[in-house]
Amino acid sequence: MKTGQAPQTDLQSVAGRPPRGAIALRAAAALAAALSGGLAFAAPAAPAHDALRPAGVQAAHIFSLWTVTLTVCSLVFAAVLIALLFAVARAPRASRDASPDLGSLERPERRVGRVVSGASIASVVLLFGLLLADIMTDRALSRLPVADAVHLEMTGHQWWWEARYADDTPGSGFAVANELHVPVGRPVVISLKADDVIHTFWVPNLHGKKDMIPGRESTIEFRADRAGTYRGQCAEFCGLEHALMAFTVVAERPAQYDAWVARQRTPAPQPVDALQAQGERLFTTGNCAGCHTVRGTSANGVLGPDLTHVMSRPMLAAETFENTPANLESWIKAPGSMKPGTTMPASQLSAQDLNALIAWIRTLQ
Ligand code: HEC
Ligand SMILES: [Cu+2]
Repeated sequence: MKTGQAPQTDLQSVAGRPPRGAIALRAAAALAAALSGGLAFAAPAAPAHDALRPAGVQAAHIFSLWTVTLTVCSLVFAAVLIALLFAVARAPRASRDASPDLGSLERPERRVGRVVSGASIASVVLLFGLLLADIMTDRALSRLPVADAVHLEMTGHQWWWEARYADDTPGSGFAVANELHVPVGRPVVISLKADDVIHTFWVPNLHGKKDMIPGRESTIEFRADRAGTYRGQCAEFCGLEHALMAFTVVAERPAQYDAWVARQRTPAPQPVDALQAQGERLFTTGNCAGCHTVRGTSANGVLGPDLTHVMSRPMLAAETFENTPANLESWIKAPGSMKPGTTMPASQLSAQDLNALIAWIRTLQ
């Protein structure tokens, strides 16, 4: 883990070293933003799920392209409407008494012909311009320097996200669910996989979408340049709970990130009283352990999220509900009532056992 590097802290510094060819695109984007009169650009505070509020260099490239495209298309649309109004206003009016003048059908319309050819050529030129901007954006996106990147692996499941941080030293890797942490200013390379059906990784503040296809590995590279919490969402319909398949990316200062990593690496603490010990026993000898891993215990199931530090996550079940004791209890009793379709089964624990189980789970900070 290297932390010596000074983080890029805002988009100004991102813009400070544009990839070749992107300068013209940026200038056009700035002009476009000015022309579009602050449409949606001036909203206050930091919404966490917004492609128009880039928090990293990749999303900034995409935003520039979007702005250019919107501006060019709006100007063309306005030009077409003006031409149409003009034509309607100038069209000859029919008269009730005189028979229509059909002579114009025979006369060659040179002027109109020139206007149509000119407009066609202008359209082709503009479309080529947009194509060029598109290609330049694509190239800029693929040029993110990834030396010193944080590497992790993310797997889409129906309907939650599993993330594995690579081992810097053998045995130091760890898994989390539905919540990534990344250091500000350092690139992140994520290899994407899918376990069952196609899912799509999408954190609009940081980058565009990338499909997660079963049997095929792909990667996505981005860098968060502004600290914050950004929401990700599955962007490919993947079944019943597709809409409840979200996650968060917490971009934080390198020191905070390192502290988080160090915390996540530690195994679960030992139970400190009889109730917690009973809870752990219920978990490791019951069906929970068949699906969930808690490092430091014998539970090593892989069908559900790693729960070693489940209490460090503010939300549960892929951002479906807050991680409160009451919600945790309802979830363990009847997951299907909180997220219909989930593959986690309801449990038939007595009130006393459930109480012990929750007492222990709450130690998994
Ligand atoms: C058949 C496999 C299976 C069994 C058995 C199972 N779970 Fe789960 N569990 C899951 C899956 C899958 C999820 C993710 C659900 C989602 O987010 O859609 C989950 C989610 C959870 C979560 C929320 C984790 C998070 O970070 O969002 C908790 C807590 C949990 N299970 C506890 C338990 C306990 C306690 C038991 C035993 C009583 C248990 N589970 C039994 C599969 C299982
Ligand atoms: Cu999905």
